Amino acid sequence: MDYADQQIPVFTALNDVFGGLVPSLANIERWNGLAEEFERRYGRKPSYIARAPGRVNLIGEHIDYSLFGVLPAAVEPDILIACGTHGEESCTVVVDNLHPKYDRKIFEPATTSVSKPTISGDAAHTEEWHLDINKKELRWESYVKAGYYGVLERFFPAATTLSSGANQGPVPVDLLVTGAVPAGSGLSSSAAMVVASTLAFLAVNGKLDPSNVDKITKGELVQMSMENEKRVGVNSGGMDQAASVMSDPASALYISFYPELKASPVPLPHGVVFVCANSLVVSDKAVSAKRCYNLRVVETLVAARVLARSLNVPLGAEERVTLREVVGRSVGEDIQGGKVLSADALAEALQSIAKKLDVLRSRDGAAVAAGRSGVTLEEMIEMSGLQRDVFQKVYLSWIEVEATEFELYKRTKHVLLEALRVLQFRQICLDASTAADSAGTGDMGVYQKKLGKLMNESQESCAELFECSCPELDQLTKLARSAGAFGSRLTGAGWGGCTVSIVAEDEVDGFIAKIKEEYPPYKGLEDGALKEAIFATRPGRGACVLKL
Ligand code: NG1
Repeated sequence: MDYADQQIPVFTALNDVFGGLVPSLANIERWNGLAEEFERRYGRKPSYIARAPGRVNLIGEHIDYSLFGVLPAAVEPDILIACGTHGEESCTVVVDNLHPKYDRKIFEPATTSVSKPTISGDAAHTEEWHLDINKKELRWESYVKAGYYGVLERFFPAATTLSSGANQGPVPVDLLVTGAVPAGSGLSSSAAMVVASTLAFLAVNGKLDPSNVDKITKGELVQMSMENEKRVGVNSGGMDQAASVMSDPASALYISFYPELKASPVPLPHGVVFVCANSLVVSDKAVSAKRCYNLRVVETLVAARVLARSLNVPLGAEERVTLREVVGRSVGEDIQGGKVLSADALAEALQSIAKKLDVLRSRDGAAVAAGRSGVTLEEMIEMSGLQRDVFQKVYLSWIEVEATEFELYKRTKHVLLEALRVLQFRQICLDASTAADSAGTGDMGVYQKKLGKLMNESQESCAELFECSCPELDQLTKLARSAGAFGSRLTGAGWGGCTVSIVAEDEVDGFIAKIKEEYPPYKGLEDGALKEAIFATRPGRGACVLKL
């Protein structure tokens, strides 16, 4: 069974959360401490604790929203949310955080009447849930509200809930959050928050009970969390939510999004460890979205249309096609007819199309002479072959971006070659596993080096073509290589946050010590902060709920 079809695990004992093993003292204290603090603050024991881990992306950056496969793994740091209901009639949510910098928030979902045009031209009025999410500022409770939205919409459609009376509606909820995934670090604290919050609202409303027939699968939870996270203002691709929900210990995950969400384990070669190191530059993705993340989303989507036209790929008039679809269709992939490209065929197509990207460069003489490849909005509209109003509707009406030039060529070159690197990375891991089965784990060096090389190429491409690195990330990855890593790259959205390095298991302590000494922002950090900033990690397990 694919991970996407599995049920969300609901455990009744803490040992089961840790795979049947006795958890460490620190973990026991953390989980029990959260439940006790909940009782102290709310005067009642919590009914559930929802857990969702952060993730590290080993390779495949900024390609999930073009629907190419990626290769992340869950990390041990996670978000825990204790939750319970209280006796009030209204469906108020009270949310507290163990961290004193986040203050208590209280909110209540409201319904609003929305009018939408129908085919006949008349307006139809529907009731929709409304939870005031502020997209302009990064507010911690926005992620909690975002998690609630999907649960409300899926299980309590506003119109039916209102007409069926309060006892059919969502219950009032108290929540207490504690997070160990550093915010803005590229380890996806935001997805962990949204997944944990979605799970908490599902659990407390009885939607994960064994008796509930309409239980959601891991795949559905991923889809729901993706939609939820978009409400905070970032048009995320799905990798983080999938890794947080579907990871299994001991292996990384190959997540493909096309033609549907699927995840399968990828064994990692013996003798290596991945080390996450935080650059300590906070990347405030929601706030910078219009110049960074969301702009990349638009650039890659428009590039897909321009490329499709040059490759004579048939397109719907207002279709917002992705690069993955264009690559497939250009070599006769037919999803409806059940003809999906194999990994080898996809790799071949990627290699061939990566040589045909000149159509995405600016044709403006002055820009070319100045060595610029970016295009203006006017040029981009012309290249798309769409009327201005249609272009606006398809590419700009649903997302906010700010740019004078759009780098269609550079972004696409990154995406196609990064997608190829993911396929190669996966194949090397599978080859290493086959070799280990037949000849033992004695000589894994050649595989480890090959993986490191791909990670270094990925970093270079992120820095030069996708322009999502920053000086500190460049410095940290360089230091990592000279401290003995086989390879090192930024992980996650970039523009700050963490790096991930592949390091020989027996050299990991020396490696970490060297980076601690040599990366200037680490000087003067206290032990606790340093341990949070740089740590070795192995793939961990995905999200779950503990019923108390
Ligand atoms: P992080 O680093 O968690 O912000 C973001 C997106 C991913 C993916 C990566 C880049 C969200 C929640 N996540 O990750 O989907 O596109 O950037 O590979 O927006």
